[in-house]
Amino acid sequence: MQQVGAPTIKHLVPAIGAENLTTRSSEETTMKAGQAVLEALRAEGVEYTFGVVGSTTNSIVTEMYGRNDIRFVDTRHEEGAAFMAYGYARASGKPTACITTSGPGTINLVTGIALAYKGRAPVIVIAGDVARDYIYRDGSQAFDLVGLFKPITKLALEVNKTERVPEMLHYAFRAALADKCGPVLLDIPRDLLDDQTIAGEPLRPDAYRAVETRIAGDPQAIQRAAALLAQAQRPLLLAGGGIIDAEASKEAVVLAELLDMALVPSYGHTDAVPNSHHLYVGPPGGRGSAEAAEALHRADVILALGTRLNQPTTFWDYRVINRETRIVQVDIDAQEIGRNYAVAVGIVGDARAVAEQLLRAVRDIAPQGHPKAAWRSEVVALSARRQARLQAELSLTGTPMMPQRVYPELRRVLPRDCMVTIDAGVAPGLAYDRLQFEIPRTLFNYAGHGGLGMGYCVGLGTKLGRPDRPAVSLQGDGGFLYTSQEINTAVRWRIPLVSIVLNNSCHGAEKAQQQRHFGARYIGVDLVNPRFDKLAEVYGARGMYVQQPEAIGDAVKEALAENGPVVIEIPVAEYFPAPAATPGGAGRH
Ligand SMILES: Cc1ncc(C[n+]2csc(CCOP(=O)(O)OP(=O)(O)O)c2C)c(N)n1
Ligand SMILES: [Mg+2]
Repeated sequence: MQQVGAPTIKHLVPAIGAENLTTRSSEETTMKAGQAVLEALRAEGVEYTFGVVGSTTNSIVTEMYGRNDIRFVDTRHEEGAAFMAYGYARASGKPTACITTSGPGTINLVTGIALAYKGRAPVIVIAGDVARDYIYRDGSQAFDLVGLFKPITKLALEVNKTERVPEMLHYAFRAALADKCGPVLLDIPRDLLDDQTIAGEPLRPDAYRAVETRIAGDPQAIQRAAALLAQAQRPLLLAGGGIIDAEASKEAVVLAELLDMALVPSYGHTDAVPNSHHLYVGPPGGRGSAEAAEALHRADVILALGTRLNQPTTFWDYRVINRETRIVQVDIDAQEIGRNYAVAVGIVGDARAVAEQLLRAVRDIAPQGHPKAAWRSEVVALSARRQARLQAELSLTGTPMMPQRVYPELRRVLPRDCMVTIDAGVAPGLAYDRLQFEIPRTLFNYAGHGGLGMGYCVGLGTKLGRPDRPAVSLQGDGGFLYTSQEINTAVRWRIPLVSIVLNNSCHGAEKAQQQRHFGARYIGVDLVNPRFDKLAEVYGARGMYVQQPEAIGDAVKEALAENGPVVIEIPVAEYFPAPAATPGGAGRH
């Protein structure tokens, strides 16, 4: 992986008395328009951009020539670029950008940008478009990209004047980073960039957007919530993605300890709280643990901290969360409060700010907290039941191995700070209940988007975003071939991602459906694959093939020590578990 030096932000000058309101006017500072785009990205700390070249973006990408503070990760398909940008942004917590050309180049981003939208990742798309002379008249490679991206971005705009490029980029970052983050598309017709210059110096982000945005909760709502939580008999803290975005894990855990609240992460956010904690039960949802569903069902008060109470967690069904359960919901977006369940108290605010307020308010009511011994032992028993269930999988036998058998081996060797990207598919999905997460920003998935094939590229992006942490991606055979051409990108950029392909020679998740509900009339689900380790070798990556469970640990350790990409194929049996049991059977399909 090419190392990027510390950000060297030039021209950090606020706008004082500027004629152009969004750049500092300066007689001396005139830049090529493409460079002005890059300086606006650099001001936000962007170190990597992702994409494939095209004639409409050459005025931007060629300005990266010779620079090492900002680089162009040239992928083999734009979809890979969008997925990598997503992984980068989620792993690092920082914004990033895709730079793609007109028409099909940018259209190829759609799937990945839709993931960034669902997964709340600040990815700025800079789409070089055809010149204004050719738009609105069916010109070559001319499409309504703004219209196409509107439903999957927070903001999609066409820039209409060269001088406004910096201002539009400020607008893009303001939108991408406000409240819940998300992608933004800026469509720039090439005639606004080619051979054009822009006067003025870039601004610091705090000149054009709020950079301190911890919004505290309403004090009265905090008091009511604290009173409700303090008198609860069986309280539970449902830890959402807002905890990760707001860096509120520590506060959430202290609050849970103070009140003996069971800890359950919302689906897809298992890394929001440390899984080794004695109050941690397990992840909920169809691919989660029955024990977590039971805890949710038993709770009399739920503190939904930084969560919408998403569909895969609760199925939006009173058979998961009781009708009688009192819910305190905290979300940064007022429109999410009470959207899926009636709430007892709704609090709009940043998860950390609100958790701190709740801690103070609860301590005022009960300085020693409110221990609930009976509930605590119920929670600990549920957690022990889950551990015993998972441990029993060690004794599974058979050739090829059962896919569950992979996970105790991974649990043993994956480092505590290892980032794991989980693709769609039934065998990778077993990871939700089976892997342990201790640190925020170590679990990445399809985030309610559901796109098969995101795993490999998102995994590559996570490693670029946090080069100091080990990175693993888990895919099925179906998912891996969606974007496996990006092994080429991983080799060229020397990205040491360990990618594990659980090969059951089928689209297992869909085969399961056809088996259960369509009389096993299999269509389109059985796959004939290449050897994935050999495929990796052809690309110049390291390939490994592991058939014995006992050999998995050593192989993964060796792969993690490699200074480049590794693909490990593990042949596994077809195994299609029913969704995890929920009280009353909610969520089964
Ligand atoms: C882009 C996309 N196309 C189709 C699907 C439907 N789908 C969900 S899982 C799956 C099969 C996954 O197969 P594989 O990756 O081999 O994992 P397995 O279930 O076999 O473990 C398919 C086709 C999807 N989720 N996303
Ligand atoms: Mg499969």
